[in-house]
Amino acid sequence: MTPRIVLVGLAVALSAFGCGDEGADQAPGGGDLGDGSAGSGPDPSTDFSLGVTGMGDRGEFQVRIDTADPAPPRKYENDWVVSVLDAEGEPAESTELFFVEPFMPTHGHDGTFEPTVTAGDEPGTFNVQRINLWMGGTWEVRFFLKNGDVEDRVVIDVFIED
Ligand SMILES: [Cu+2]
Repeated sequence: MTPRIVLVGLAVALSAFGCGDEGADQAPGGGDLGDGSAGSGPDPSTDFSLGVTGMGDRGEFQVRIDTADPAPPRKYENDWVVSVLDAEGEPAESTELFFVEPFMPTHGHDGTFEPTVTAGDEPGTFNVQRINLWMGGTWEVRFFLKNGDVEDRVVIDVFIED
């Protein structure tokens, strides 16, 4: 009996790696659609384009994507320049972008390491480097902002081709 139990345990352990199995037909969000629309470009349900502006969850701040390298975003590391704006769309020069997190909601994982955030050339802009979108599919890039006691989070959706 003992060897049989060990084998069952191994099968369960292997299935836990399904997130990285690019051949899986049962992937959440859909293998079938992806197979039928290969090469058709970004998923229209995602937000990303140069100049796109996302509003914070609390309506306090916005983030605009000014440049992206590569453009459109591709698998693995991406470098962006973003502008931080107030609720009216004016530059929010004293607002800090203190953390950026790439997150894949269908799988519940992040980009494995934090992007680097540094002040940009213009006031109110930031260089966000090494945004690691390491799987094909839809990612959220989450921007965490703070100005004194006021905090907000802006989410921009990005579709990455396999
Ligand atoms: Cu994933």
